[in-house]
Amino acid sequence: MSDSTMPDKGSKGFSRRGFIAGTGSILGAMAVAGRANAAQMRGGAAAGAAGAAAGPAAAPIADGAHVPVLVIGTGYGGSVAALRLAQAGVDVQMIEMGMAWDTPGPDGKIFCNTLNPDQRSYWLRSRTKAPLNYFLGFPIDRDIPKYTGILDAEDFAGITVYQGRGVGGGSLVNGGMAVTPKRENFGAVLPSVDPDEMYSTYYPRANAGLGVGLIDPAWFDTVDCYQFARVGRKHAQRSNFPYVFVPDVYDWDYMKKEAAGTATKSALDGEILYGNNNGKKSLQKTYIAAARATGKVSVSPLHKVTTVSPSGGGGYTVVIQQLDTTGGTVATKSVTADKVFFAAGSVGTSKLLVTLKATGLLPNLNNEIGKGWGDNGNVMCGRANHLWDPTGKLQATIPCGGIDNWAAGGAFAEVAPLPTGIETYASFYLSITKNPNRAQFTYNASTGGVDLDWQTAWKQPAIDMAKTIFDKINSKEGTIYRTDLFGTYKIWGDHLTYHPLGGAILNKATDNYGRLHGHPGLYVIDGALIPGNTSVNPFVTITALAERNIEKIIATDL
Ligand code: FAE
Repeated sequence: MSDSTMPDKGSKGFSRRGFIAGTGSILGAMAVAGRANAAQMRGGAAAGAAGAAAGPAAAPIADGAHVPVLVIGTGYGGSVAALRLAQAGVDVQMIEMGMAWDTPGPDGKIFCNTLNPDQRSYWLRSRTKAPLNYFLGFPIDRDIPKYTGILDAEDFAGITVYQGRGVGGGSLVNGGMAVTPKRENFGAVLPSVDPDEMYSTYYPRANAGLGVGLIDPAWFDTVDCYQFARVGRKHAQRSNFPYVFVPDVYDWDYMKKEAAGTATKSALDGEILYGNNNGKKSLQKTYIAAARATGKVSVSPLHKVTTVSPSGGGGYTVVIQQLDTTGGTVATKSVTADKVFFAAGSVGTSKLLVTLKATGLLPNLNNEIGKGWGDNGNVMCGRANHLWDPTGKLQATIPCGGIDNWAAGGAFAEVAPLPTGIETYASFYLSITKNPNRAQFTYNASTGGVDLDWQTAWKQPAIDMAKTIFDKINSKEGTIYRTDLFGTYKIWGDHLTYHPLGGAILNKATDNYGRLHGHPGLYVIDGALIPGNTSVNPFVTITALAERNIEKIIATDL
């Protein structure tokens, strides 16, 4: 979607009411963005390099190489594993199918803007697939060159799963909302894990390592770019829902400078979803920078793991395709590793494990592989406000608060921005709900791919839970749902998730620390371990669980 697209479509004879009900943006749905200052990674962590991106590119892994530890994927789980193993003196090779994202494009920027997506936006698509894909009821996707872009919109039969691709995984594309679940909800999040150790040690360690911080409430109360969130708070509170500030990994001091006009704008320039050129502390600037600084971690971007199997001499043989930026294979490499960590994300890890079991390469994996996948109950919607409730034409792309109705209604709704650059009178929300439905990945021998048996209708419980918040607010405010953001006369964004979880559940497919059953030396250390729901945004829990598990693995297995 471009700046010019929206006003053009809005001018085609729509009524004022229609305009208000229709003005939306692909942007609001996206959690968000930035550049980072250094995260001082205390509590057992190293110092992250301030503002530094991923560092100079090293040579990628060579065909025939042997490494002590190979980590598949460079998201949260993989980055924690790499840093802690390196600090314990182990050499680590990280394999990442996406790009390094350390080199500016022709426009001088590493990442493209959400308002003007180019080839950098999507993973191997010839047309964008924006999560909010309609404006005033019109489709807004556009053609782009096929390229190894940053956001993967991966289609399964009943759901599109959005994921980050590149060094840093989901941290490159997400909104940075860094939420620790309420302790009373933790038993349902990770039933086999001791909450005491998580809340005393591993959540604090994860928050420190990620550089999590909270918006200054006094600044929030006055600044133009959070008017949308103040309207969201007002409406929540008038309907007697608690509105809670939510921490984020955005550098809040940097955002103040953006607002003051003394720093290059990112959050205040609509950067969201396709990377953030400034204030966001992605993993490239925290865990991965610290891991590289040990001198013991190498990263091979544009390398995709295709198989892992026991090797004759002990350890595992890992086959890797080296990709070019059109997705073509330029080399196939075979390497060996003593130990392999699956950190390819819930979908990536599940797809690999299901395939390796079904094709007999890892025959001893148990029957829990592929099971227990959930969408974290994600569902989106918008509300059309009255003319006296403008949400502001300048909106920070970083969400900073939510409406908590988890205990009573099973929903936690992030008050999300719609940073279109024009006044929309719209409130937009991404709800996380207690949707109980779970799906399973299975290998499809006829296609050679992996299917997921999620059905779109399984979102209905999520919609019902979100309605416990928004029906009440609409009734109180005398407002209506928007019907134009996800199609024509369609209220709910129920076709997608940003938060895939599960597929190799802790203490089922693995032991209680992520060791895969049946094949010693293989581990899962990412969102695949988590049984489908975290009650809030997931990456802090993924990071904290990885911190817990790697500490045990280093103490006992290495
Ligand atoms: P992930 O970060 O996905 O990393 C996996 C990595 O493995 C990726 O870089 C892949 O490219 C790579 N990979 C996959 N397969 C292979 C292979 N075969 N060979 C080599 N590499 C491979 O996994 N969460 C929050 O808590 N707060 C938010 O505000 C938030 N906003 C979000 C907004 C968007 C638009 C999206 C898409 C997600 C958002 N999330 C948010 C979710 C969060 O980013 C996600 O839960 C974590 O990134 C998952 O971490 P993992 O370590 O499991």
